[in-house]
Amino acid sequence: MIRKIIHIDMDAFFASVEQRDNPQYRGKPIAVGHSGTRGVVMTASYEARKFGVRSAMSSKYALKLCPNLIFVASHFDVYKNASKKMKEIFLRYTDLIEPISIDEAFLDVTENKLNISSATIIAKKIKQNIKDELKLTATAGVSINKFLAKVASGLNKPDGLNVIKPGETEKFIDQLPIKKIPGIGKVTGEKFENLGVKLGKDLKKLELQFLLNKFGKQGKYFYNVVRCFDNNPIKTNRIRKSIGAELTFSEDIDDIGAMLLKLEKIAVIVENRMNKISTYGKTLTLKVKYFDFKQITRSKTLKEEVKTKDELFEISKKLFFSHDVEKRPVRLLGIYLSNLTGKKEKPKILQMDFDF
Ligand code: TTP
Ligand code: MG
Repeated sequence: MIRKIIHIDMDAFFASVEQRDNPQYRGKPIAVGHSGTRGVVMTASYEARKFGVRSAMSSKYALKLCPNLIFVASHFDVYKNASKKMKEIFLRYTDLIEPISIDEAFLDVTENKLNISSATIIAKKIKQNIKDELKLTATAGVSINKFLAKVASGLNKPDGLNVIKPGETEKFIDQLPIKKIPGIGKVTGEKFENLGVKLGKDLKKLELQFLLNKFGKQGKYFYNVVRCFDNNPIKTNRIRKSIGAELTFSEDIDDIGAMLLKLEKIAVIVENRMNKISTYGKTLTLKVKYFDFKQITRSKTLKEEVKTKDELFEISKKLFFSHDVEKRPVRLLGIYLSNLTGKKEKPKILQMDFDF
């Protein structure tokens, strides 16, 4: 049976909410985030994107690109509320909803509550509902699986609707620049470029074993998606994959003792979070972001679950003192646990779960 999947993603979500609620920002280049020297752009309005301003860019650099950029403080409660209302709209059509982030979700509308046979019509209706009720725009991608629906929406932003019909999938994939494939960023993109792989059809020529050797587990995903072997169901209850905490410091820390104090503090937060949901993990990952934004992670997998702040601290300290971890001023430290076990987790599914 051919499935009908819709991917919905709000356009410049936080920035659009701010422009909606503050008419003086409409039509203007705005960035949500703070402008301080250590500030980071959470997202930028489409007016600001014309100048190259992007999510996760330092505010300082964003201002260089767009000197008239207006920085707007974030209002998470308002965004969360809008996200909740989106979900209420989706629920009118289907219960098969997989939230991906605060502004993004997959919907399976193969069978739906209104018995509408066209997924395209449902996508149009949802977009209209969002416009009427939330005064915001969303982009929708419609196709036969999650991968294609997501790629489809990404190609047609903002306020777009892009449909890849069952008979068109092969042609679409053949002509698809591989950089549009979720999971292919700068580094992987360059690797492919060096192999002469530019389009989906080039990628299709590579054998599974070759891709596995070059890209590990991800190779299988690349192999599958270009062949439309993505039958991953909509997961209505996303399984938590990691639990942790990180701290960004108001000033870079260059003293090792001070770094350790922060690590200890983070360990306490992580212990609390684990206890709250009775979930523990066997793989600990230490995340370090240096003052120049270079980021590294180091992981260790234990035989037993890590449960206490003392264990968290001891293991992350060991990772931190590994010879290959540079001891330079840091702006962020974080501790994460994955390989989770606990009441609410199903580790087997976790391993099979391929995110995109
Ligand atoms: P996205 O959907 O990735 O971005 P967007 O909605 O702003 O823009 P687009 O039109 O391209 O979809 O992320 C949703 C929100 O999540 C975004 O509005 C702000 C937040 N966010 C961050 O805070 N930091 C980030 O690095 C990214 C990517 C998003
Ligand atoms: Mg979005």
